[in-house]
Amino acid sequence: MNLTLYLITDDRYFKDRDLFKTVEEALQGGITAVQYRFKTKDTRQMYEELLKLRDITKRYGADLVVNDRPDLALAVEADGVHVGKEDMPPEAVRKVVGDRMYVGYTVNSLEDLERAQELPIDYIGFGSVYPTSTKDSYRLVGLDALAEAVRVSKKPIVAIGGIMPYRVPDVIKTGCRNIAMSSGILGFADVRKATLEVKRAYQETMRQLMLMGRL
Ligand code: TZP
Ligand code: MG
Repeated sequence: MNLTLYLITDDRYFKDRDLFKTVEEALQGGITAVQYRFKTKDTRQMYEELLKLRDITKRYGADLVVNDRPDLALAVEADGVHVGKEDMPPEAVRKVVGDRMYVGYTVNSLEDLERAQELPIDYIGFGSVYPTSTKDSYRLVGLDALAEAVRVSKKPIVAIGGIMPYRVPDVIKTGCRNIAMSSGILGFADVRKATLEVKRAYQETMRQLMLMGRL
């Protein structure tokens, strides 16, 4: 599981853009994982696209995670599956996938984070850290709550929601080491360049923290 730079796909960004070419550009820029998250495609299309993405991600040594659908995740031998509050509950997801892949779960408050500690999951998506237009009904948690989440959680935290390249240093300074992004990468015409910018900001911030003795 390597969710350091975690790309989340979204229908909005693929209306007139090739999915495979775009994901490959993000992989060239340095994403370590991609979550296949589409809300408007039929199952057959998703299965076929996922098979191709499985090949592409393997070539780059990156993880493939499937949003919402443990069945599809199993069928394409994904590395992980990600669910939220409205999906199959984590206990049921674990029953379906066993130990064949990791399970991620989204929480939107510190209260829910505490409850999530006992769930059979491997990482926690925590957000929305900033306002976002990618998800209609998001709940804002903010940077201070993110820092607290990282401090108290027994499971790795992935920051999500409104993270743009210029915001990466502030996110890293909370202690969070995993960043999930949709618009911060896919919102740019040059996806490879945007990803490289995120990676540079991440590494530069880590270098500064190290020099300051904060690591
Ligand atoms: N939940 C809150 S934001 C989001 C999800 C799944 C998607 C992240 O998108 P963005 O564009 O990076 O805010
Ligand atoms: Mg979901």
